[in-house]
Amino acid sequence: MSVLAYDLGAGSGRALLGHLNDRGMETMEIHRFKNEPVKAGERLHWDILRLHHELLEGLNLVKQKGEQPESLGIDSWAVDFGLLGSHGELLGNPYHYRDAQFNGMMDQVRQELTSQRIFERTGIQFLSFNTLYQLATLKRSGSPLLNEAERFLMIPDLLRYFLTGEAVNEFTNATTTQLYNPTIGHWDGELLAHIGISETLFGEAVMPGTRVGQLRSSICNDLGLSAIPVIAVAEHDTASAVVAVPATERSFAYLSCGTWSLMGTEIDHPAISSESLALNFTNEGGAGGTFRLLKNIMGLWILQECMREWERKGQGTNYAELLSRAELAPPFASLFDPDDERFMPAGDMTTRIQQYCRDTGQAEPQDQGAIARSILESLALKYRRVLEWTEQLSRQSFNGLHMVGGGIQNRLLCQWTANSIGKPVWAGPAEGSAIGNMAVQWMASGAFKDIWEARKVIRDSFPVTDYEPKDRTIWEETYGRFLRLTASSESQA
Ligand code: LFR
Repeated sequence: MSVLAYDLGAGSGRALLGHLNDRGMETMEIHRFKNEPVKAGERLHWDILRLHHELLEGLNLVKQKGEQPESLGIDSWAVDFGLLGSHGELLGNPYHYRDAQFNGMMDQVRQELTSQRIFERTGIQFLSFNTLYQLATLKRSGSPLLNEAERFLMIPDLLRYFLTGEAVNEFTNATTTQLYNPTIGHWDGELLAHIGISETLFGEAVMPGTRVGQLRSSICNDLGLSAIPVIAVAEHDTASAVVAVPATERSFAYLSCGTWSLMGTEIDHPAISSESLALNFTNEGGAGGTFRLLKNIMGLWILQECMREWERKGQGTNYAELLSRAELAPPFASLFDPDDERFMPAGDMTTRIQQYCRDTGQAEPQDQGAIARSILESLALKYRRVLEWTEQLSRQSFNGLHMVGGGIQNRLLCQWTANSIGKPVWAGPAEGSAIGNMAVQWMASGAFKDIWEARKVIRDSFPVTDYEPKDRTIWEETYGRFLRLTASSESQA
């Protein structure tokens, strides 16, 4: 019997079938599609109906393969949402978290409430696009959507609602809003009251592994499938990715590497302290009663944006070619803090990197290889910084770093990360989120007794590539330079 996992990233989505048998776990990709945001007027939206359409197409392909999955689950990026009106219809198109309308609201709300108060109640890092600030923006700009809204659903909740008709909020994603209080296990009434949003929009958040309805009969009839139970998995993609980390020990560090880089460790209770606030770490809800003490790092977004820019200018290049040019470019010529706010919006990324280098008295990278090299080296150096903070906060010392997600296909990044942190990197699996999504479905059916049994099977089923640290002296010296360079722009709370 198989399970079906939909994993939606900020750039693409996929549907994978998973099989579990005596030999372990196997995955088969059955559908891959683009997820392209749409700018309409000045607003940036997700193309939510297209995504729904692609989920249906995935089901169609499942049917054509003669499969009848025992369950399905959806995970996606966090913080974004849709609002339902009184007839259960979607009001407007969900906004993209990089939409410029949300700029500035985080600073306002922090001033009004203080960072301490918001952090004590949620344990969530300050990111300008958190749902808290998105909703405050809509409220304060008098958005008519809020007058009509009866229900708040996050992206996977919404897509699951389209498939089942059941409107249910899921826990891991709920925590990322910065409106959920993990201490009381409920949406935070005080924060909602402050921004003038009614608590009645929010339902009790169900835990990962909860069965939340089944595929609508109209869809089953159209596709000729029997009813499929739908599971609320760890619906935040990062939560799913962490389930799939093939760790052998309770104490481990991970880096989930996609558009974003998410680095941290798994803990049993939120670490809400002045120290985690000062370092701007987050405590996002995980599967199996865990929390993710982690920090967002801007990640491969910067490289992806450069590639899109070159494409637009007719200078497009493929990934493998770009990486070999990066490898040949001069080392450590131009370094920058990937988490500088200027790299957040889409657009002219190469100019912004060059401007940063100019501002800091460094050589400006000119050609594509030099630009790619400066991005990957800067990321590897930032990973060391954040790994040290993770060790400091969790009072642990890690003997290596697990890397999961599509970003591990970039071998240069994996090797440079090992060089930078001075510890081995264990890279795999690449489809971390989809595999974690499946694992939670099998935890729900009882095929896995818990997250640790799932991790053992994942470890035995998928290849992991080891990268040993090299060139330590030069990386160590450069880290000192990186710290001096980034001291002023460093993203702390
Ligand atoms: C990764 C991710 C991050 C979240 C960002 C925005 O895909 O889910 O965890 O901070 O996207 O939602």
